[in-house]
Amino acid sequence: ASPSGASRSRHQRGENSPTAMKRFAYLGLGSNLGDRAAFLQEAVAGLPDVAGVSAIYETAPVGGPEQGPYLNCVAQLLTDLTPRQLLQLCQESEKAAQRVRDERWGPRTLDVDLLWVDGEEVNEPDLVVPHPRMHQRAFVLIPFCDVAPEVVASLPGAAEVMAADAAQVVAIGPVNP
Ligand code: A4P
Ligand code: MG
Repeated sequence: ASPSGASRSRHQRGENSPTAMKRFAYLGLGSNLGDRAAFLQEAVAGLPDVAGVSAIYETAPVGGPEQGPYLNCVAQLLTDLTPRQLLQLCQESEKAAQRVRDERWGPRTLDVDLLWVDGEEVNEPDLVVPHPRMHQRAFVLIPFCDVAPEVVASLPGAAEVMAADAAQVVAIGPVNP
């Protein structure tokens, strides 16, 4: 068997090649119930391959029913996980927060979205990357700028959205004080 054949079958089994190239991926985290900062801190602490994290921002709620302000941050991972594996990671950290929330708090203690993976696009019913709404959301773009200003600068309209909504996205401190 040729080396390329071996590498294909590994890929077909859904495993990462040992030589797969790591690239940057970005997750957006938000919380607006309970100990919001603790939910963000615990979620970031539980992520693999973390290479950087934005400040925590307090942000006015966008859309949905009347609800309290969010804390938001963006985590940068240097990883060879696939977009699908990264989505699973997002959902696992939401579940971990939900376990706490079911005992003590109402819904929406933690939202984790896969925002961007360098060089990759996905368009599937349950996974769209880059995240389709991030360009319009200052609560994503402003923390995203802390860890990847060059990615944000490449998004059409992002500068205008950040300028228009800057007053509603206020840095309150680091994820790990
Ligand atoms: N899905 C598809 N693509 C992705 C992706 N790239 N990352 C699917 C994550 N999920 C993705 O998401 C619903 C489904 O989207 C998932 O099952 C997944 O397969 P969800 O997180 O379960 O549901 P949701 O969060 O209630 O809905 P949605 O539409 O994702 O809400 P948003 O858009 O995330 O908005 N205001 C402030 N200031 N800060 C916030 O963080 N967040 C929201 C939630 C509203 N307003 C906010 C904030
Ligand atoms: Mg979401």
